[in-house]
Amino acid sequence: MSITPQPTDALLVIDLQNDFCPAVDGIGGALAVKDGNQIVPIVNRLSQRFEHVILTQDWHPRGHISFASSHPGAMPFTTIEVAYGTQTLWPDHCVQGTPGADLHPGLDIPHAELILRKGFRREIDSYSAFLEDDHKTPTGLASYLRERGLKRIFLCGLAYDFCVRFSAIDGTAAGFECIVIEDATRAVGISGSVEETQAAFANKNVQLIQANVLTS
Ligand code: VGL
Ligand code: ZN
Repeated sequence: MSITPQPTDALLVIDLQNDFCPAVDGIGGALAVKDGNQIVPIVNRLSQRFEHVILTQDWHPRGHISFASSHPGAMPFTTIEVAYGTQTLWPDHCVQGTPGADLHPGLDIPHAELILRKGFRREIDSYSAFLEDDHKTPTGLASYLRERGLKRIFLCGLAYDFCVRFSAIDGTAAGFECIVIEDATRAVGISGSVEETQAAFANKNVQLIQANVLTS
């Protein structure tokens, strides 16, 4: 099977930022996803197949609710209850204006049309590119896609089991056909998160494909 991207398709590159990749020369790595950097050439190649490419950028203020450091005594990779439910606590990452929050320097997608920032409200995390974690505050992406006539979304980037997962699920719920390019993602992998993601994708009919379906 091979898929030819159409003018009404978009490639959505989630959070391919220094802090989600292994540190290089002391830059990034705050919440490194194993081998996160290895998808960069795959994503670059994929992007050449798409007329429309949208990037997201995790973009937190200092003291963000998702940072363990904002909760005295709390450790990263544990959870707490907040107003909108259970919040996993992370090391400080993707702080606005820091090199860790920059897009990976190896990304080569000059024709990307939009960089959507998310997670910028101190009191709400936002894994999804569509809805913040209160599941009601929109990021504006669904309206943007509709207004641009973009209907089918191919997702790649970091991390498979968090931001890619929730973006695909919320995108589907918003009426877009969402397809995850599995080998153009990498997972954080904490306490069953990958298994939960597989189950959620199966349950919500989110399709998984490999990059060569689009590039060969
Ligand atoms: C992400 C954890 C915290 C992601 C963002 O991009 O998957 N994960 N913030
Ligand atoms: Zn984050």
